[in-house]
Amino acid sequence: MKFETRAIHVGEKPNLKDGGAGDVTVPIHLSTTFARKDIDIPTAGYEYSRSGNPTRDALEQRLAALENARFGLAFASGLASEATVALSTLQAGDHMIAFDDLYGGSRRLFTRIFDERFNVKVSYVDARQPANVAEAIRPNTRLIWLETPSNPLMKLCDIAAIAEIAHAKDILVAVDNTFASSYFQNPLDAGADIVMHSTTKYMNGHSDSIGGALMMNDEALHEKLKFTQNAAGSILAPFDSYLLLRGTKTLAVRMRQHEANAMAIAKYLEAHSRVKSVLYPGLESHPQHDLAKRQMSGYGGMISFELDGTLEQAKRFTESVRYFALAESLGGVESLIELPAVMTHASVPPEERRKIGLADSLIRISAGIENVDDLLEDVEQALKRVLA
Ligand code: P1T
Repeated sequence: MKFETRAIHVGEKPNLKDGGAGDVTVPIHLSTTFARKDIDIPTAGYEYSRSGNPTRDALEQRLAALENARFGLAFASGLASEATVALSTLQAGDHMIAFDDLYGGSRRLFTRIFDERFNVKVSYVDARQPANVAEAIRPNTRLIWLETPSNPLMKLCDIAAIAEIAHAKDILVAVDNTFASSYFQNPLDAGADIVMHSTTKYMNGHSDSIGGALMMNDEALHEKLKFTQNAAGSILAPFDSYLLLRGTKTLAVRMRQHEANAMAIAKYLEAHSRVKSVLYPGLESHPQHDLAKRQMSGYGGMISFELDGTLEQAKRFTESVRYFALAESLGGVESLIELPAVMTHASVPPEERRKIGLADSLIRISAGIENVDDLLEDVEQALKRVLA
C-alpha cells in the first residue's frame, strides 16, 4: 500500500462479522474496563483501558504504518512520549546527547527533570555536524535525541550519519519528526531506532487534540516502551485517538498544501528588501538544502525569518497579520505566527538562545492551508504597515 492508502486503511476495517454493524470508522471505545466471561481469558485481549483500548490500538497500528514501523504507541502529549523514552532507556548515572536546537519544552524536560533531578547528564551539541555528536559520546552515553528540522531554527541533522556513529557504540537514536510529519520524512528508514511526534501538530492537523507518538521496529524496545506507557500511564484517551485517526487520513493532502503555501511565503519573504533572513529548508539559500533534498521528500510548512527592523517591529508584525493567529503550536490547517524567544522558547535561558543563534526578534510562521493569495496579501499588508 502507498502512503495515502495506508493513511486511510491500516487500523480501520468495517467489522462485518459477529454482529458488527460495518462501521467504516473505528468506534470510540470509552469503557475504562472490559468484562470477561472466563476469569483466565480477557475478552478480545482487553482488560483495562490504560493497558489497551480498541480505539487506541487502531490508531497505534495506523501510526506505525505511516512511519514504515512495526510498532506504534500513542501518548497524552508529545512531551509525555519523550518522557517515556527517557524513563524507559535511561537511568541515574547515564548520559544523553541532544541537539542544541530543540522545542523549548523538550529541553526543559531533559534539563530540569532528567539532568537536574535524576542525574542523567545531558550534553547539547550542534548536531548539524555529525562529528560534534561523535565527540560528545562518553562511555555512559545511552541516547541521542535529534529534532530535524529543528524548532525554531529549521536546522537539519543527518540521521543516517548519526545513526551509524551511534550504533557502533550501542547508543539509541531517537528523532523528533514533528516538523516534517510522517509524510515528508521517515527517520526509521534512515537508521533511527525511535521516531517521535507531537501529534498535536501535523499528524492530527486540526488544532483540537494534544497527543504524542512513538514508532519503532525493534520488538524488545517496543516492549520496554509499552511497559512504561502502561506503568507510568500517560496514554492517549479514546476520543483523542479517534480524532488523530481522522486527522491522519488527510495528512498527505494537507502536507502538500502546507508545503506549497510555505514555499510561496518563504520565496516572497526572501525577495523582500526589508527581510533580513529566511529559514526554510526548501530554499536553495538554506545552508543544508542538499541534505533536506536527500533526507526528506518535501520541506514542510514551517518558516522562521527576521525582519530588517527592531524587536518592536517584529512584535507589531505578529499582531498585524489577519489570517495568522498569534499563538503557540503549529501544524494545523489554520496559519499561526509567534515569536519563539517570548513564547515557545521562553524557557530556554537567553544565553543558550544566543549561542544557537535564536534572535529575540525571530518570527516563526506555521503556514496553514488557506488560499495562498490571501496569505501573501496578508503578509504584504502587515510588512507595509510595520516597516513604513
Ligand atoms: O505540546 P506537545 O504535544 O507536548 O509536544 C511537544 C513538542 C515536541 N516536539 C516538537 C518539535 C514540538 O514542536 C512540540 C510542541 N511545540 C509547540 C507547542 C510549539 O509551538 O513549538
